[in-house]
This record gives sequence, structure tokens and C-alpha cells, in this order.
Amino acid sequence: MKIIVTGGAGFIGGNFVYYELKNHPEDEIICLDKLTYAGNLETLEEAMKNPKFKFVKGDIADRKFVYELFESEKPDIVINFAAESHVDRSIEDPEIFLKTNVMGTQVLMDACRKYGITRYHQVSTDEVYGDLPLDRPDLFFNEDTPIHTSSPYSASKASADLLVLAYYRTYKLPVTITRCSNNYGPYHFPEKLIPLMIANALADKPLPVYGKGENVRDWLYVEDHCAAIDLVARKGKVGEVYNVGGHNEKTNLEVVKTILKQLGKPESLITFVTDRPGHDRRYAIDPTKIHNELGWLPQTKFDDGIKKTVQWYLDNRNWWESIISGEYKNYYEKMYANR
Ligand code: NAD
Ligand code: TDX
Repeated sequence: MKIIVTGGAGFIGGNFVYYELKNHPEDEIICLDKLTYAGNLETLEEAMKNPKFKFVKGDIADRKFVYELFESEKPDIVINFAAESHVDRSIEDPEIFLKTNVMGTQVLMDACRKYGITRYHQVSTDEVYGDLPLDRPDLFFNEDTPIHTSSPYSASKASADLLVLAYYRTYKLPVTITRCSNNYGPYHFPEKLIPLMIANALADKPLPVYGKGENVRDWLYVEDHCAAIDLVARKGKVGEVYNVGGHNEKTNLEVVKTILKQLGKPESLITFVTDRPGHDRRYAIDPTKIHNELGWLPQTKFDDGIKKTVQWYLDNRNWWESIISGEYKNYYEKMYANR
């Protein structure tokens, strides 16, 4: 089987490449990635040594390029991770989110229709459901929860999901979608909460917590997400959406304090800053469907996952220090200097 993994030089796509090479050594993996600020070839250094792996640089929204790739490679499965993924950047500049997340998805699916595939899988997010109130711990997102987005990022992901379902209904394209909660683990770009807090704490810099730090996220170790995508793309029912999450809700403040404790750093580093506009209050996934239909269950508890993650950032300083010492400095200055 030949699988095109788009966005494989990013956080989850990179972890997925390693998951596939390990668990399906018979399959060929082609990573298609534009190498935006979030893509990093160092993440794929080990994969590059594997003859079953190939990297191709390109934009999923570039129709000519994508068609040529499909024509020459004739993939069986396409798994689309490629996206602009950061909510705060979407608030600053939404346009590229529409181009990559919506138009890019369309181009990929058109290529799938033109050249024929056995499965197109869309990696989506729980953010398409909007948020839940903090005082209703009994409420969860299931696959029938209405789409109700808050940020340009989540609106672009929801638009792509609607398009994917439309291609199934109209053209019978064999699609599946997974909507996962917040991931954490190795190769997570340092603009996101957990790696940002680890990097700042290690440098004894202030930890910028938005608002009061009461917002809740449902954290899942990235390898568990990779296992879910692998299952759904190979065995999930065509035309269906599967929610992915591990019932692991934490306030942002809880997460930040856990990181500080593990690093032996003081809580006085925590600094409350101006809230994110439109900040979603709580995400919480009901993963009953993927469990009942495909037997998926998360394997990594948060206590273990966060220890492994902190250790990974300690052991791989080169990977993230080279990011935060470059263009990222301007981003950080712009987002946090006067917050
Ligand atoms: P990321 O930002 O770390 O990586 C995105 C990758 O896509 C990068 O390698 C980037 O270079 C590539 N890319 C961007 N635009 C491209 C384009 N036009 N053409 C080709 N490649 C392009 O993102 P991530 O956190 O790994 O997220 C991967 C996917 O999972 C996204 O679709 C995201 O919406 C979804 N998701 C993420 C989370 C999370 O917690 N991070 C949770 C649920 C779903
Ligand atoms: O500096 C920060 N301070 C802070 O308090 C940052 C970067 C974040 N936060 C808060 C905002 C959120 O409540 O932490 C929480 C997590 O923030 P992010 O890491 O930016 O993730 P989130 O906005 O929840 O979105 C993530 O999960 C769903 C991914 O980035 C998305 O791609 C995915 O779809």
C-alpha cells in the first residue's frame, strides 16, 4: 500500500510517519509538506533513512503540483494533516487558513477523484464543535454535536469537514474524518501551550497564561491519536466521522503547574496575560463511537505522557532551541510583548 501523508513535517504528521513505519513496515509512505514555519525536516531525519519513506516538498493547494504527484505516485490512501494549525495566528491573519485548510483540502480530494484512491482521510479537530460551558461537566462533544465554530482556524477546519462530507455524498469519494482533542508529545511546535511553557520555564522566563487559566482542554498523547487515525483510515466506515479523545480534561493552570513541578521551577513564573479573543472555554470529547466500533482506547495516561514529553524536550534541546532562536523570536515579540 502506498500512503500520502500531507503535513508530515509537522507535529502530529511527523509522529504519524514514525507510527506507520513502525507498525506497517510493508507500506510506502510519501510525505508531502510545504515546509511552512511549522514544518521541520529535522523531525523526519530518522525516517529519511528508511527506504520505504520519501519526502516531497510542495503545497497541497497547488493543483498542478498535486496532480503531477498523484499521477506519478498513484497512492492508495491519502491522509491529510497539512494545515495552518495555530488559533492565535488565525486571529492575526485568517487568509492563509482558508487557502491551506479549505482550498488545499479541495485540491487533494479533486486529485483523489481524478486518479482514484481507496481512502481519503481528513485529520480534523474537536474545535469544530465550538466550546462547552465550564459549569456543565456532564456535557461532551459527540459526532452529532452541531458545528459551531469560534476562531478563523476552527471555521476553516469545519469548512473543510463539510467539503469532505459533500465529496462523499455527491461524488462517493471514500472519505473518513477524525476529530481529535488537544494533542501533546514530541515535536510539538513551541508556539503551543505545553512546549511554550516548557521552553519558557527552562529559561526562567514568565509563563503567559491567558485570562485566568481556567479554560479546559482534553489532552491526548500524540501516539494515541496516531493509532486512532491509523485505525479509522484503514478500518473506519466510509462517510463517517469519529471523535478521538481520552477523557483527560485539565485547566490550563493545572497543566502549567504540572510542568513547573516536573522541572523544579517556581509557580511565581506564572503570569496572567490578556485573554485570547473568543477563547473557547472547554473542550471535552465523547469517544464512545471509535471505542465501540473499532476498539480504540488511549494507552498513555496524562501523568506518564507529560513526564515523557518534558523529558523529550530536555533530551532534544537542539530541535526546539533552533526554532525559538530564529524567526520565532519576532512572532513571540509580536504576540506577547505588550499582552
Ligand atoms: P503543525 O502546525 O505542527 O503542522 C502542520 C504541517 O503542515 C507543517 O509541517 C506544515 O509545513 C504543513 N503545511 C502547512 N501548510 C501546508 C500546505 N499548504 N501544503 C503542504 N503542507 C503544509 O500542525 P499539527 O499540530 O501537527 O496538526 C496537524 C493536523 O491535526 C492539523 O490538520 C490540525 O488541524 C489537526 N489537529 C491538531 C491538534 C493538535 O492538538 N495539535 C488536535 C486536533 C487536530
Ligand atoms: O501562551 C499561551 N497561553 C495560554 O494560556 C498559549 C499558546 C495558549 N494558552 C491557552 C489557550 C488554550 O486555552 O492554552 C490552551 C491551549 O492553547 P493552544 O496550545 O494554542 O491550543 P488550542 O487553541 O487549544 O488548539 C489546539 O488544539 C486543537 C491546536 O493548536 C489545534 O490545532 C487543535 O485543533
